[in-house]
Amino acid sequence: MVLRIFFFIYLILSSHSSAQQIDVVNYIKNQLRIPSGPYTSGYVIAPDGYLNWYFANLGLISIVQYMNSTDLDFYIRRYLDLYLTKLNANFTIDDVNFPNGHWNWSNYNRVAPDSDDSYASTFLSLVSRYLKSSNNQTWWSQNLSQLKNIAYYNLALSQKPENGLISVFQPPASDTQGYLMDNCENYRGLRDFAKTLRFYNDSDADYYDLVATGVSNGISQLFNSTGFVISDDWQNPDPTTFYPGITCQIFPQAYGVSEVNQDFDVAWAFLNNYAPKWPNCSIDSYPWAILGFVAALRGQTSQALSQIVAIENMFHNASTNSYVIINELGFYLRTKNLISGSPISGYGI
Ligand SMILES: *[C@@H]1O[C@H](CO)[C@@H](O)[C@H](O)[C@H]1NC(C)=O
Ligand SMILES: *[C@@H]1O[C@H](CO)[C@@H](O)[C@H](O)[C@H]1NC(C)=O
Ligand SMILES: *[C@@H]1O[C@H](CO)[C@@H](O)[C@H](O)[C@H]1NC(C)=O
Ligand SMILES: *[C@@H]1O[C@H](CO)[C@@H](O)[C@H](O)[C@H]1NC(C)=O
Ligand SMILES: *[C@@H]1O[C@H](CO)[C@@H](O)[C@H](O)[C@H]1NC(C)=O
Ligand SMILES: *[C@@H]1O[C@H](CO)[C@@H](O)[C@H](O)[C@H]1NC(C)=O
Ligand SMILES: *[C@@H]1O[C@H](CO)[C@@H](O)[C@H](O)[C@H]1NC(C)=O
Ligand SMILES: *[C@@H]1O[C@H](CO)[C@@H](O)[C@H](O)[C@H]1NC(C)=O
Ligand SMILES: CC(=O)N[C@H]1CO[C@H](CO)[C@@H](O)[C@@H]1O
Repeated sequence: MVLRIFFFIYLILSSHSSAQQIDVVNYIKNQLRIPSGPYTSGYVIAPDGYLNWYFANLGLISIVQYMNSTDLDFYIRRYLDLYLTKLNANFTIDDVNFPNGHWNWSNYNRVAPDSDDSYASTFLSLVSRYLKSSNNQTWWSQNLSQLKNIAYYNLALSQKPENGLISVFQPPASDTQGYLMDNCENYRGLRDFAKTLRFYNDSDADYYDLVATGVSNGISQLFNSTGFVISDDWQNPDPTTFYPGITCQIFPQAYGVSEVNQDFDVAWAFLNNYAPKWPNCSIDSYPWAILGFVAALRGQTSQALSQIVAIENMFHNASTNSYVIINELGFYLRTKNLISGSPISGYGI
């Protein structure tokens, strides 16, 4: 029975017009990588788009598993090194605009990031996947102190004593809300980092696991019988906004916050109650591929497959292509991995 189901899924996946499928690995390597200038080895979110490190981290996380050691060193390790060299003195990092795009990668402006916490946490998850694939102990030992600085100054030190959530920006920034979406990413980044520290016998592993456990306590306080609230500034779940009120619901499951897994079903129902057409990708400009990823995690294969087709249509349509950005492609690929029974799990390392 199981075999027949997988064969059926295989038929659907392989029959939905193979010309339509997106070759995410080659697209990121060849169309999104910055080939020259001071940001060589970085990745723009779309051709001639800007460099957003958070989105780039999420895209790259999905392709690590497809790379041999030569490609890992060229496409991932060099990116990680670039990130470390572009850190600010306080271990935050700025995004980068390229006013001339590919015509001149040397002309750039640094712009403020959307957060400090999620940039750091998705970077730590990417680092963990890189090390799991490469076991590059030289790289680890020579960059360990910087990795700990990123984790300590953006995550541990920004953790609120009153609820365990991490504030979006380092203090003393004006917005210090603890957002649900960010904190799910933070939880994952901290757990991944702790696991990597433990693998290399570093005694700080327990410390970062403790920070992660505090984050999961805070996330559990954001749940209110009908769903999750957007941040610790909110009292009730918000069904009136697709982003962030409705989309935030599934982040705890997407990032494997297992301490709140008793709330996953209610959160999933909230999404499907208030935005049942999400697989069509017609609600927002962006496809929100992370929703399909959670559908696949939950075995909701037909919804996940509908969204895959919708994303491919968007990608191959010139008027919507620029919204299928690097992080969306990452979750698109991870959804396909899950549906096709790839042995690499959806989260964790
Ligand atoms: C690594 O993978 C790339 C892309 O698939 C390929 O071009 C290259 O030949 C491979 N290198 C080795 C050493 O296998
Ligand atoms: C590219 O931009 C840089 C920085 O603005 C400038 O110095 C350089 O002359 C430009 N190069 C070309 C070929 O336009
Ligand atoms: C490990 O990282 C170093 C740079 O830190 C690099 O020179 C080396 O090629 C990497 N080793 C492997 C096996 O990729
Ligand atoms: C961290 O440093 C950057 C660059 O100097 C600055 O723009 C940012 O405001 C600083 N963050 C905080 C929270 O002080
Ligand atoms: C960690 O310590 C154990 C026990 O001493 C040892 O067997 C293992 O090789 C160490 N791992 C690394 C990555 O050094
Ligand atoms: C939960 O939602 C109810 C009903 O919308 C509201 O009255 C209550 O204040 C909320 N409780 C918390 C802890 O957010
Ligand atoms: C949404 O997508 C499904 C599956 O692709 C399709 O059956 C349905 O007609 C679409 N609905 C709208 C409103 O586009
Ligand atoms: C491309 O996308 C636009 C905007 O959503 C839509 O109006 C148009 O019908 C699409 N074209 C095709 C061929 O699907
Ligand atoms: C920023 C930083 O310290 N990067 C170091 C990471 O490790 C490599 C060697 O593996 C060094 O060359 C970098 O300087």
